[in-house]
Amino acid sequence: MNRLGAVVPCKDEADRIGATLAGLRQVVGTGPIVVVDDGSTDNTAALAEAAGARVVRHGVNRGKAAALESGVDALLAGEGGRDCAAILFVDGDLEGSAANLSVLADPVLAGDADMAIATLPAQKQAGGGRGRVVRLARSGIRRLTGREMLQPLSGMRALTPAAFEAARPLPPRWGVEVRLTVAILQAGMRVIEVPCELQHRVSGKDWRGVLHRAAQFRDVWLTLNAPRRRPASGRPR
Ligand SMILES: Nc1nc2c(ncn2[C@@H]2O[C@H](COP(=O)(O)OP(=O)(O)OP(=O)(O)O)[C@@H](O)[C@H]2O)c(=O)[nH]1
Ligand SMILES: [Mg+2]
Repeated sequence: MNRLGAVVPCKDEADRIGATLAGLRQVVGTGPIVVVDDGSTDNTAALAEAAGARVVRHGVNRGKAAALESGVDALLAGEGGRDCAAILFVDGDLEGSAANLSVLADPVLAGDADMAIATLPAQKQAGGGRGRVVRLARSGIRRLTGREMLQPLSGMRALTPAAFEAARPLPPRWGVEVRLTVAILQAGMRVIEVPCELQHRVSGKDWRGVLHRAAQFRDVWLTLNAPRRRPASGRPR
């Protein structure tokens, strides 16, 4: 039985997705891997398929949160999905370091945590930001839950399907990591941080990096400050 599955949200990761999936396969074994290609303009989808992943495509870019929702829905509905006790969320840009993700999945598979979040070592590549989004996320999570997170925006997480359900509906785009942490803690579930030997592409000082951090700041702020959308029944889904 495959108790572990993975969802990899991607936008234009053709240069890295092959290496990321090769590393991830060592962790997931024969379990399902779903790559969500979120409106890429390169051949990310074809490369992911060639590497043996199941691929879900968004025709237009809908953002990371929507990609994770599509990915989890496809994973759980597809072959082997019902056996998954834990789902790994893996950014597409980790390359070979994705092979080091087992330490993240293990505590969730063992039933010791409902969500495990990877903390990353110093990155080989220097980042362009000054940590403003990280500080915003950290202080907001502290205010809403009392928890102090070391790396509140880390995208690499292992969680149970029930924990993911507790965080739905997700806020748009880059608010997803903060929502997962806050909602899962508020549901009384167990969240831990686990050091993991991962390296990713870090946004730099160029205009792309500046725009990325501005969008992250906006989405994290809105997630922390906008009232949570509730379904018609009045209960958070
Ligand atoms: N679904 C989706 N994924 C995206 C989008 N933009 C980036 N990603 C993916 O999200 C993951 C993280 O994106 P990055 O651009 O590396 O951002 P980051 O690592 O969180 O940010 P920094 O630490 O500031 O560099 C990667 O797998 C990207 O391919 C998007 O618009 N939609
Ligand atoms: Mg990155």
